[in-house]
Amino acid sequence: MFDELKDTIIDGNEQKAKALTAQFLNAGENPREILDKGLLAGMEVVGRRFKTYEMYLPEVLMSASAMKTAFNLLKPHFKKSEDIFLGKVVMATIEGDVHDIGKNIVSMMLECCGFEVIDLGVDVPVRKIIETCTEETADLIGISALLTTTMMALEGAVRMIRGETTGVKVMVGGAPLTHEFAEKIGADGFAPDALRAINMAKGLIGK
Ligand code: B1M
Repeated sequence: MFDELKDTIIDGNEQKAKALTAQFLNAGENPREILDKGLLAGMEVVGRRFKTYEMYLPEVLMSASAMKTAFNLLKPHFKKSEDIFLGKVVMATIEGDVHDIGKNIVSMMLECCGFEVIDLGVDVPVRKIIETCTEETADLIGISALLTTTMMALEGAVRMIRGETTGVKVMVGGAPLTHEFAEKIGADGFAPDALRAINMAKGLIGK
C-alpha cells in the first residue's frame, strides 16, 4: 500500500511525497505505518544504493528533503506517548575549522530521521559544545573536522568531553578522519558519510 510513497522518497520527489502523505492521513491511515513503511523504507533503499554507488550525494539530498517535508506533515499526528523522537544531538565543526557543508548534510539527515539537532555552527570551542550538551541534556555530540590540523584537536576535545560529562556519546566525522583515528582518540564512533552517521547515531543512542 505504501510502495508508491516509498518509491517517491527514493526518487526524491518532494511535492509528490507531501501529496501522498496528506492523502494517506486524510484516508485515516496510521501515521506510524506511513513513516515506517513509506518514508523510512524509502530512505533505507537510498542508504543501500548510496553505499553501492548506485546513488550519489545530490540524489540522497533530494530524498532527504522529500522525507523531511513528508515527516513534518506526519509529526503533529503522533500521540504524545508515541516515541518517534530518537534523541538529542549537539553538532559542531571544531574550533579553528570553518568547513560546514558535510556537517550541515549530517545535521539535516539526522533531523529527517527523527533526531533533534542543535547545530552550533563552525569554529566552535569545546567549552561551548560541553555547555550546550549539559544545558540541553543531549544524548550525543557530533564533531566535524576537515583539516588535518583541526583533526588533531579532536583528541583534546574528546578528552575534555569525557572529563566533564557523563553518559554522552561522541561521534566524529570529516574527510581526513578514519575509524582507526577515531578509535585512537577515544571517540565512540566515526561515520564516513551522512547515511552511516544516522545508523551510527541510532546505534550509539540505542533507541
Ligand atoms: Co577548504 N580545505 N580550506 N575550504 N576545502 C579542504 C578540506 C582541503 C582538503 C582542500 C585541499 O587542499 N585539497 C584542504 C585541507 C588540507 C588539509 O588539512 N590536509 C583545505 C584547506 C587547506 C582550506 C584552507 C586552510 C585554505 C586557506 O585558507 N588557505 C581554509 C581553512 C579555513 C578554516 O577552516 N579555518 C579553507 C577554506 C575553505 C572554504 C571556506 C573556501 C570552503 C568551505 C565552505 C564551507 O564549508 N562552508 C572550503 C571547501 C569547500 C573545501 C573543499 C573543496 C570541499 C569540502 C567539502 O565541503 N566537501 C575541500 C577539498 C575537497 O574535499 N575536495 C577543502 C563536501 C562534503 C559533503 O564532504 O565535508 O567530507 P565532507 O562531509 C562528508 C563526510 O566527511 C561526512 O559526511 C559528509 C557527507 O557525506 N562527515 C561527517 C562530515 N562531517 C561529519 C560529522 C559526523 C559524521 C560524518 O559526525 C559528527
